[in-house]
Amino acid sequence: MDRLYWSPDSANLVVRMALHELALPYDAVPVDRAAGAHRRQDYLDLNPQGLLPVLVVAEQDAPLFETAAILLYLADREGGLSPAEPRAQGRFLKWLFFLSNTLHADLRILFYAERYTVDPAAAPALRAGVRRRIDAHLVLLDQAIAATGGPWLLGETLTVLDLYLAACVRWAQLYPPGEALAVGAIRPLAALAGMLEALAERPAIVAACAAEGIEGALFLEPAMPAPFG
Ligand SMILES: N[C@@H](CCC(=O)N[C@@H](CS)C(=O)NCC(=O)O)C(=O)O
Repeated sequence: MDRLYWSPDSANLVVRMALHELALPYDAVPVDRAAGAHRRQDYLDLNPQGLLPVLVVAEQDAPLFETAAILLYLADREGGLSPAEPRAQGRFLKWLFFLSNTLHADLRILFYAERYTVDPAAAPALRAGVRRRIDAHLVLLDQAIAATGGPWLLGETLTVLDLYLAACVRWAQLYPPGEALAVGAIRPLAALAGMLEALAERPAIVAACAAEGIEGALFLEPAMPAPFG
């Protein structure tokens, strides 16, 4: 069985949603971030970056880390949550890399601005600048969904892209508390908002979120997860 290391509402949520959508059984190992468990040697042996998620799979000789790599691995292995049509492969890959190396990477600057500057006083300006970038990324993604006719980023086929995007939009509205995107920022992006609402109705997604203490509104104007432990 695959083994997922997780902490509530961390990037492992994306992988967990994929596992549930693919109906794969898995072991879930909690990692207490507040207690610094992700910086201890036993976790660094799995992911030397000290980041979540990690997925340990029997078929590979090393633990998997990096959300997008894990998603691509699962989609390839299971033959699901990826485009059925070979001609859509290019669109799939370009958006997967965009989500990983642009949207998610910029979100990390919003969450951890102090780590991206040697001047703590510069963190608010850094956050303000990156928030503008994130707004622009979301407009681009909304346009991309609208262009396919939706409901998903690639049109009629749900893929890992939608799971990754939904989690990113969720986090952008919640973190860091008090400095996240304004409530109501997403609703005017009608195609994106429609995708988030459609995803939140899927039983597998509801179950994956519930396993991380996430209930109520999942992606659009979402609520904080229940406290860990
Ligand atoms: N590029 C990484 C980023 C993962 C990431 O940012 N994980 C966060 C949780 S959402 C984390 O582990 N943060 C702990 C820390 O930075 O100390 C990936 O996609 O897996």
